[in-house]
Amino acid sequence: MPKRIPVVEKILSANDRLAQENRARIDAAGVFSVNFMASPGAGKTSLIEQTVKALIGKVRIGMINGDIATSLDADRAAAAGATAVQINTGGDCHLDAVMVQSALGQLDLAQLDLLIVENVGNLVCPADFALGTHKNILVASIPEGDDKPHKYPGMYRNVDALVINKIDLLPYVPFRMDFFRQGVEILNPGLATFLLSCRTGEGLQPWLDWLVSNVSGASVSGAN
Ligand SMILES: Nc1nc2c(ncn2[C@@H]2O[C@H](COP(=O)(O)OP(=O)(O)OP(=O)(O)O)[C@@H](O)[C@H]2O)c(=O)[nH]1
Ligand SMILES: [Mg+2]
Repeated sequence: MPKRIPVVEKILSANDRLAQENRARIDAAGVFSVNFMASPGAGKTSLIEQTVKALIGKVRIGMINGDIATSLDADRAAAAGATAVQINTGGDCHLDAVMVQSALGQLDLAQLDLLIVENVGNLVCPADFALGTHKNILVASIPEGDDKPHKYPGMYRNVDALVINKIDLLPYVPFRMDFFRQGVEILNPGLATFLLSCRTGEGLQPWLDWLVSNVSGASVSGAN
């Protein structure tokens, strides 16, 4: 009697499959893509504005802005010089791959070097939904408090880079940088971290250098 051998394979969720399709589409165009996640008001759109202004004329940037309502963020990104598409989730607290898929249909990827997706402001749900972007970026900010990595481990564990924004407020807000960074280090050792202020511009250059080095890598690999 033949023995049955169990075969176990990871069954991808419908969202993961669509995220893979999004990635294939983005890769085929040689575009580097990032997913900005953060709590509401941490400074995602402010960082996008500063990034677009600094790289205008050098890097062609497309935006997908996710919000529950309004096109305020896409308007800000477009005013800064990006090609922007707004997604209104109508109540959902995160973007998913199908929303990004439909937004990709409205962007000419061949005309872009960098695609920035701004997720809905939320430190929980966005971490669970792959979109197909290359890197997940978490924007933390000083007034949120130094306990956030300790309280929202899922988000801090799953990101590829961390921006700590609003460092101009350090003199005014109690924030134990050591305690904060200790929490990050436990969850995500050696995480690429950028301390900056979108308000004063302090610390922006290392962030821009990191981003541009990834964009160059994407266009090189896209040419293969
Ligand atoms: N002091 C200070 N304020 C900042 C800085 N960056 C952003 N802000 C302010 O923080 C507020 C929120 O900034 P946004 O860029 O709209 O934040 P967001 O993460 O895009 O917000 P949502 O999309 O609503 O989740 C605005 O009033 C900004 O002017 C900074 O570096 N320092
Ligand atoms: Mg925003």
